[in-house]
Amino acid sequence: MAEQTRKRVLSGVQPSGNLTIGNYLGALQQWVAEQDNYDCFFCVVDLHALTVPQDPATLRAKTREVAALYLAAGIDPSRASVFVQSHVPAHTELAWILTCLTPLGWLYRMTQFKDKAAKQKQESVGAGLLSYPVLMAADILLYQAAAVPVGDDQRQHLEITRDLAQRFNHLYGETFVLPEALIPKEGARIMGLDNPLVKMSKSEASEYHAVYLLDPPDKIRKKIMRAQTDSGREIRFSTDPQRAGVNNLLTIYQALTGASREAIEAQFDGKGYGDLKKAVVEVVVDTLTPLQERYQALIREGGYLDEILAQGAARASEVANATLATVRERIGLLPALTPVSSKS
Ligand code: ATP
Ligand code: LTN
Repeated sequence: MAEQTRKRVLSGVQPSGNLTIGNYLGALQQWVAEQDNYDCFFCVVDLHALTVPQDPATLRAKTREVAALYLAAGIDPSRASVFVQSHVPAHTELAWILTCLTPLGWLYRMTQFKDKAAKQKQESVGAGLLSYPVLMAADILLYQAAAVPVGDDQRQHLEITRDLAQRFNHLYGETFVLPEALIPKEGARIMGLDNPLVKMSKSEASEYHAVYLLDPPDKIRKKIMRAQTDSGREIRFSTDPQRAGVNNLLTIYQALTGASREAIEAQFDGKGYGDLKKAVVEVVVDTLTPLQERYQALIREGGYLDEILAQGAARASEVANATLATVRERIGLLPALTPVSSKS
């Protein structure tokens, strides 16, 4: 089969809120671009979302919504497997096995853990938040993924995944492919519109923080026109934290248009921040309108989406279970036999 000769990709997004243009530019846009180059697996990582409190009905609805957004963004289920993480139990089993190989020190060092734990009362921080990267490593290693397209914030998690793969390979013999992070050149770290010093995040509650993929055009306009800028005038890419707001708008514009920095700076030479914002509104609306139309059609025809997820989980299980069988054997778990009495 042609698929076996292609390297694999795996990536996922948590159904922990409304997907933002940060998720689109850091993850989805790259996934769509890579689906012809790799044998791709894209999952909705619902078990990761459980690491912070979730409402059950909302979690269920968001899981389907995120899957529909993958397809609406351009993931083609005839080329890529789209599935829900919890539908493939091998993920949790490998996660446990890897947990037993993970030094606590590696987990306490993770900046995402430190950031998310700091937002909660110390006694209510779940152990799942600490072991989050181990489950992510299991997601990736089960598929022998060579590349993992993610935003910049996931670099550290990819490093721990490689460290775990290396540790396992060293202890039990070559088993896992060491994955590389695939981080986009532009748009790998989109910042909050209301505060350009923090990463745009779907679980941030404030109204003007993020453009969501399903926001109607007037809302998109309002959010971008209110985006924080500075008191200067020059429209240039910059690493100066004082100018982070304008830099963020330029980055969004660049990642969506594919134009070069020079061309963009020339385009806005002598113009004001209002002109830049209007141009950003236009390209965001032009990108999201067709995506939203495809999304609405998928949600209306719910059965199609569920069938794609069922097929995706079946294909994912084949690959994941094969890896898990090797792992079980290597670490010395006794094979489970079918009782003779139940054989027909
Ligand atoms: P949460 O706020 O619930 O932790 P999140 O918005 O950070 O979520 P994730 O589900 O953790 O989103 O991430 C999904 C993918 O989107 C990852 O590849 C991540 O790197 C990418 N991503 C998330 N936020 C951004 C951003 N602001 N800029 C670029 N990429 C991003
Ligand atoms: N931790 C990731 C989500 C995630 C993921 C994965 C990404 C879970 N499992 C496997 C790539 C590959 C995040 O973006 N916060």
